[in-house]
Amino acid sequence: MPEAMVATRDAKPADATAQQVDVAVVGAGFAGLYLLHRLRKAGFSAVALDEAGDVGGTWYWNRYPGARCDILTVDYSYTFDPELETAWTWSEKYATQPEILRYLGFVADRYDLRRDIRFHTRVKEARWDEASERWLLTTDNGAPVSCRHYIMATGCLSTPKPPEIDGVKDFKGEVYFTGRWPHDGVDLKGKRVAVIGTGSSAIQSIPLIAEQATHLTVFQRTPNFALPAHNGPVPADRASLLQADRAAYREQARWSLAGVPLPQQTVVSWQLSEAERRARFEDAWSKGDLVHMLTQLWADQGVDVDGNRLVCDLFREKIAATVKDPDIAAALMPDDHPFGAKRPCLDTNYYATYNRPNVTLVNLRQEPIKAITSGGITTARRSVDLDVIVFATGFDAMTGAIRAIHPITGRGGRSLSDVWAQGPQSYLGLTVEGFPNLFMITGPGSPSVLSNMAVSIEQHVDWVVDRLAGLRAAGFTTMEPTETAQAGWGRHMADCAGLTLHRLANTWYTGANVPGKAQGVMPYTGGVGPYRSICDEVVTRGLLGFRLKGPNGAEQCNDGEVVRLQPDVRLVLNLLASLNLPPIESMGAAGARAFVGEFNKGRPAGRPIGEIVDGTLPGADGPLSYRLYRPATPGPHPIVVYFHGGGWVLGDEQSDEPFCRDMVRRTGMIFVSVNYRHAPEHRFPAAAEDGHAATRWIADHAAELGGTPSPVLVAGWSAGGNIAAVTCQLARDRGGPAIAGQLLVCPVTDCNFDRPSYTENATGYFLTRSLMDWFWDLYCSPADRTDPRVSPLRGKVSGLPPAFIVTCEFDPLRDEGIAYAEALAAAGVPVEQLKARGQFHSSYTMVDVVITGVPGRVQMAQALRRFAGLPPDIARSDERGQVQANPGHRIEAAAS
Ligand code: N01
Repeated sequence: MPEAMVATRDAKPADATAQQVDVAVVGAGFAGLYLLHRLRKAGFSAVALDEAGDVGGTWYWNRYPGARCDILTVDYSYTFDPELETAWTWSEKYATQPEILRYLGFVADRYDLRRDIRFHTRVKEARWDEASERWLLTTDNGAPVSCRHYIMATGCLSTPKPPEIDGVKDFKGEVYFTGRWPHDGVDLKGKRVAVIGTGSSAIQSIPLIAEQATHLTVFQRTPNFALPAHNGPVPADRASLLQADRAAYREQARWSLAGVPLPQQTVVSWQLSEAERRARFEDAWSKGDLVHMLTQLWADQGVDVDGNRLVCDLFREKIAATVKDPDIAAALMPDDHPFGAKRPCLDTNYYATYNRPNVTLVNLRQEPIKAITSGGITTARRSVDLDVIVFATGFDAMTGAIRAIHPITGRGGRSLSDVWAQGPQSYLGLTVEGFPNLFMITGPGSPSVLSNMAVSIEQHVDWVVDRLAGLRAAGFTTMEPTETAQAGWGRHMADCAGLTLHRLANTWYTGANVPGKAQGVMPYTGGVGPYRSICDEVVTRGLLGFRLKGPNGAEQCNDGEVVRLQPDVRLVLNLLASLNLPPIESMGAAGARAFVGEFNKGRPAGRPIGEIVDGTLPGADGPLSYRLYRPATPGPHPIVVYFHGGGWVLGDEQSDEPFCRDMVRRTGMIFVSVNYRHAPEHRFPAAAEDGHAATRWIADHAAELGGTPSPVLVAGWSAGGNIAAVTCQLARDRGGPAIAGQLLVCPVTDCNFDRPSYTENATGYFLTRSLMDWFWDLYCSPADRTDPRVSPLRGKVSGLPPAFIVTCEFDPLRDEGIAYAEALAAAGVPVEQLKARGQFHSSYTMVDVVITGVPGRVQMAQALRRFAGLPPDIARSDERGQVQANPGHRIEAAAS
């Protein structure tokens, strides 16, 4: 059904003089052009409005010397039409601005797009008209526009930031902005030139300006990381991959993290030797590929401060090796942000340019600009006489082009500027609650600037046009996200951002470059592929989180949050689901043990600690093996007796090794992981009795093990949490040992399966109701299940050691853990709870996989230290120093 045939509540146009279209688009760059093409093909009437005199968007305006793409141009291309792909050949690995502009002109011609573009036309205002359910746009050139849907294809970096420096108007020389460079070029020969800024635009233009100018003075506030582009032909490996299977190459890009077909790194920095790390870095350096450098060195480079610091150090070495003057080299070395947290740059001869006699670097951190005068720039230490000032000072990024250029007024007269006063709110970075039928292409809240924009633009355009076609087919006229969906997206965005190091840098990603702008990480940091799958999931779940309305009160709304899991938990669960594994309970005990053993082989072993020692100790009925994990700090240390998870059936003293190592590093305590007896060979109460016997022996032999004299502490995960809890009760009732505190992570505390968490999380979160059923059956006969030695919730809970109890939202065991904490608290036992949002049963033991588990483990470690009478925090620097001081420990040498 054509859009025009869908009846509206008031079919009269809001403004009779207005140009009537189904869809209006702002911008005729990469996004606007593809939108026009897709909209037309879908049968919508559309117009694009652009202030520029031709197509091109950012590539129309950014004509400064050296302006180039900094993603391989074969990747930075449209992929929607295979014929277009073969009709155009890029001449270089990184195409210049003129070549990219020619490409966009070629695309506009090929699909005859210019006839629907109004150039030299700025939208002055956009207002939603509730009665007609249309947007009315006023423009500075020609008729207003009335449209059903309004789409911002305005780009993320299109509104230059004002210079913010006093005196610009007084300057008598020439002033240029890289983002608004004159179309007929600028002759800088024989001139004294200043460049203010050292971001991507400056770093691309400085070497070329230096070649022309008599003298170039660079005013640098923050040094940035730059990687040599090694421009030339398209790299042979990428070209041949593309030619071998173009469709597969493109598909891999669509599902990758950054929109470029590179695999996800799995090896973490501490699994590599220094020589291996250096070799990886040198390889990345020689490739001249930013995305490779940002993603392929080691898996923790973008999420862990230590993993990132290794990259920063290697970069600094390169700068020192290139720049001859050590003081200038030092000034050029970034030192206030992790690599990748601020947008790094791709350069050609950038650092070497500072070896030229006609180039001066002014470090604004030491001598801030005081003023721009009629003749030049004055800092706290000098006056620089100038003929030309180039502002390479960047953009009001991501929101500037949407919010600042024109007022957008949505439902009920709400202004987008007001709604976004504290930072951009959106659902999927595509839509905003209160603004029906308004869409943003690569808006804040989507991967946008953290991705290959070409891939993200195509994904957004396809998603939006498909939705518009779907609305039309179903007879709906408006589409708007719900408050719940938008708030949920905000939480998910924050969860993703918390995983990265972006929070540690003041950048345009966070709004920090514009004085007074609300701050927060604006792009979606969860990756292109995961984001795409979320957008797809919204559709398959009945347009989850959108309210659709149509004539005669027709309405559809499947409300909810699309992602409630932590982002890394979602990835893990999706991966597990894709493996299509048989249920563990169908494997038999031996099969399940073999499976878990294989599964554990693929995980990172855990970071180095001081020492790992294996031994045996007497259990309740014979020897039990144990593994002792010792910190690198000088002892003696308090001892934590640890019980692994595995439903009383699976696992051994090594099976929670990454968790034990991590906790040893965080607590500075010894962990002794005990291999208690397992079912079905040894049924209830074997595990419980072993737990108590082992704890007693360890307490009695604390000094021999390198521990401080008792009391000991106990900890355990899952069934191990059950054993730890039971051990505390038995120790209280049987005269010892003294236990200073208990850490129970997702513990089993009761045999009752009736609590809501068993129903809500019965399937889909790895530990299932049916697996728990199986564990209980193997371990304990129904008649024994209410015994406090397996259901400690049914025992006496007063007089127990202080407890820290962790429960996870998506865990069948959640509610019994909470019930145990509440029972202890009611009985006067000091209890702290961590109710972990978005986590599942295995979140905290999947160290280095579920990174969002880190803050929880920090809290657990602090609790254990408090229980042991220590200050809550262990200094990380001490930890590192001590690891280096003890290089010769046994197992780590093999592991690293
Ligand atoms: O802008 P920027 P850009 N006084 O914001 C400094 C993309 N891009 O135009 O860091 C003194 O990065 C500011 O200092 P600080 C790319 O995504 C792509 O260079 O705020 N200095 C910084 O050094 C890029 O990231 C390509 O302390 C002031 C610089 O100006 C984004 O566009 C090419 C200042 C601004 O750097 C923006 O890059 C170019 C002041 N008052 C750009 N205000 C490609 O290759 C700001 N600065 C595809």
